[in-house]
Amino acid sequence: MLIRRPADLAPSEITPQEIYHQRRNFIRHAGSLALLGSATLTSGSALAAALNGIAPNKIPIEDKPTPRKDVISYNNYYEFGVEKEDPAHYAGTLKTRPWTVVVEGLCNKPRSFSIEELLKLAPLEERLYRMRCVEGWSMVIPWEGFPLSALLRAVQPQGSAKYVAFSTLADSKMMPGIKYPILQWPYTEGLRMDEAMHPLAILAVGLYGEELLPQNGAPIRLVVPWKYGFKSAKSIVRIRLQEAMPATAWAVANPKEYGFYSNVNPEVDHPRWSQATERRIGEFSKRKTLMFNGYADQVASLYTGMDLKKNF
Ligand SMILES: Nc1nc2c(c(=O)[nH]1)N[C@H]1C(S)=C(S)[C@@H](COP(=O)(O)O)O[C@H]1N2
Ligand SMILES: [Mo]
Repeated sequence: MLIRRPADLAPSEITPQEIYHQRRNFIRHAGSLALLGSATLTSGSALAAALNGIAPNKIPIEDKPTPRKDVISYNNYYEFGVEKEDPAHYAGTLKTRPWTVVVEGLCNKPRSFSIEELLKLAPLEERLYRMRCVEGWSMVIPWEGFPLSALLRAVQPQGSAKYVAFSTLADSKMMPGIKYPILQWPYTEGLRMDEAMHPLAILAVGLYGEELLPQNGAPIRLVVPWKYGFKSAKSIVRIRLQEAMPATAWAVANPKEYGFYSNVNPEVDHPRWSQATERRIGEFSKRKTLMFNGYADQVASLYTGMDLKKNF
């Protein structure tokens, strides 16, 4: 494995800053080794093209990272229960090896990828991203991952592919929560093609320099930092390129409250509460929620001319 396995970790482990930096280097090193070790890689220039001139790590984030212990113990993962502490308690049953992700639909080279192949697709990078939940709390998380665009390019999307649909694991043996019909299982999410190709949209495989723990969506999950947290589907098993806008789990459950776009927008209230402020986990006073979660400079142009109150 490229990154340290969760089995090596005590759940209570708190990462001191120095070790954290060492681990980051380790991960970077692992990423470049992966790059050297495979013949089916995105070349340097293809990656530069995927990043579209933006270097995501250069986007200054002054915010302090949320302590690791909170990131791994305060979670939403309804397949393991609806309380914040349920995923950390019950997701240990998730078997994350072997793992394959099928990529299919409107593309020239549909195929399945093992998790090992996915790790070799592009160098792993660390991205410090804000994450805001629709419920009004937020975190700042140092993710390890690679651009979703690197995977999509590998299967060669066809011109008719307008959307990307994501489905996640639904296994009643491993996931006690799916006996409750709170959401339609498997959990599904979706992005418009241009959103999916945006360099800020990543597939994350680790956080704080460690391989993802099950509660955070091991072994591979989406992270779309300008959208509410529920867009970031965990434990992905299927990705489909399609012409129609995909049905998404929360919009199916409650179309009046959850739309397809789900951009973080302080001006569009949830029908039952305001979205103007948020509580950063670990802080006492609330802070103002920023348009597109603070990534407006990078993503606002994706929505030029769209009514974001209608397309919420
Ligand atoms: N499969 C799946 N993915 C999911 C969820 C879920 O219940 N099931 N919850 C979402 C929600 S509402 C949020 S806020 C984020 C939380 O991610 P985190 O627990 O890693 O912070 O995961 C998202 N991805
Ligand atoms: Mo959420």
